[in-house]
Amino acid sequence: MYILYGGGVTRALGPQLVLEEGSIPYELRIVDELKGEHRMPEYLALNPAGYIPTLVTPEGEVLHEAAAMMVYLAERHELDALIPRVGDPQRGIFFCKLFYHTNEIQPSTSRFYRPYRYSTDASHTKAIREKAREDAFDRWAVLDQFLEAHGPYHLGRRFSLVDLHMAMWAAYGLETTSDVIERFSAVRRCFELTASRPKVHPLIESLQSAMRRWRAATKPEERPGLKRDQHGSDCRCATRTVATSQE
Ligand SMILES: N[C@@H](CCC(=O)N[C@@H](CS)C(=O)NCC(=O)O)C(=O)O
Repeated sequence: MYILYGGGVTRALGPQLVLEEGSIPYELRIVDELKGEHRMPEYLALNPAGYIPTLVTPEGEVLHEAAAMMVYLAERHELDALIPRVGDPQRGIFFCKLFYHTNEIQPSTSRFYRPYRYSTDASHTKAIREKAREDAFDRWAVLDQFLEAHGPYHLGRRFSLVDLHMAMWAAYGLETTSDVIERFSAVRRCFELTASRPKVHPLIESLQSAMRRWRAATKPEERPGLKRDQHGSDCRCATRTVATSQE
């Protein structure tokens, strides 16, 4: 069985959505980023970069990079509803758009959430964050134009895992959980179609609720991403299983 390390408001949701859509059995082990569990020796042994998620295959191979896990799972389990097969002309757009998410939308979003990592001078944090927000909206606008012209899904009328990947990023939002989907109508349409799928809906809903709770409970300047990493080696990694899917 697969073991997915993630949970909470992490991008482990991407591979989890593919596992769910494909009815692939898996166990979800929570790694609590707010407690610094992703920087503890047991977790670093699995993922030396200290990033969530990690996927362990039934053979014991350890995979990193959420988008790569999504493609791997869909191809390995021949989930033709999620990914165009080798030789299918739509595979080109599929990878262009997936890589656009990972290379354009992800980095500006990460800069927005963790601005302190982009300068040695703490006084730059506010400006880095503002510019990241501007860049992220600019990148979303380009995607929105594409979806307006070629949608409703990234592959036209055909749903695929690129839509799942986008739905996860859209659900995070930037200043608020809904600012991306409110601002971009074609992104919103793709998001709503994707999020209405029976296996996707509860997970996206739960990500959005968790993001809202997190925003309500903390002021922006108090959030971990706006401060330097504080977690020391005294904290132990306490992963626990929260969900095991049925075949
Ligand atoms: N390139 C990795 C990045 C993963 C990543 O940044 N994950 C976040 C949680 S969504 C994380 O672990 N952040 C902790 C940190 O940056 O210290 C991927 O896409 O899987």
